[in-house]
Amino acid sequence: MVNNKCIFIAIKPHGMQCNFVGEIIKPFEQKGFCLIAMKLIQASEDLLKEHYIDLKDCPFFASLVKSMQSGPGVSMVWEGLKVMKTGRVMLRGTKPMNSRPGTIHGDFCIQVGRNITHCSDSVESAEKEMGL
Ligand code: DAT
Ligand code: MG
Repeated sequence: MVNNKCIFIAIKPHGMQCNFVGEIIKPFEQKGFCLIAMKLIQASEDLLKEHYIDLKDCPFFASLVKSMQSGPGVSMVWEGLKVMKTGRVMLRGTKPMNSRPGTIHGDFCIQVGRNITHCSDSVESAEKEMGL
């Protein structure tokens, strides 16, 4: 299943709390990508520390792990031609204050600590994140 036609996307707890699940999924369906897996999860501290292990030395690591435990999130795998590249463009960026209007982060959030989605940034990270 894991190849460059699949991407892992998560709707973060904050995105769920703001009732943006439908808004986030809709453009991916509209575009023609295929939702091949979806799960509501309340992530544990251990799972989040593993998910974000590359950021463990960042000053915001503890607050990131804590905010990701503030409620359930939605984990998804989407499939389709160039979904890795196009999916990231559609969500658009770590820092929502710089994201273009028309993208998910451009339209639905402002602060980096309260962005509403995560997506894998490489085939390797997609493989790891789908496993987690
Ligand atoms: P992305 O989520 O776009 O892959 P990342 O992997 O660099 O970005 O960072 C993961 C998350 O960490 C990001 O969604 C929000 C948080 N984060 C990143 N940079 C931050 C910063 N400068 N201050 C606070 N939180 C930050
Ligand atoms: Mg990342």
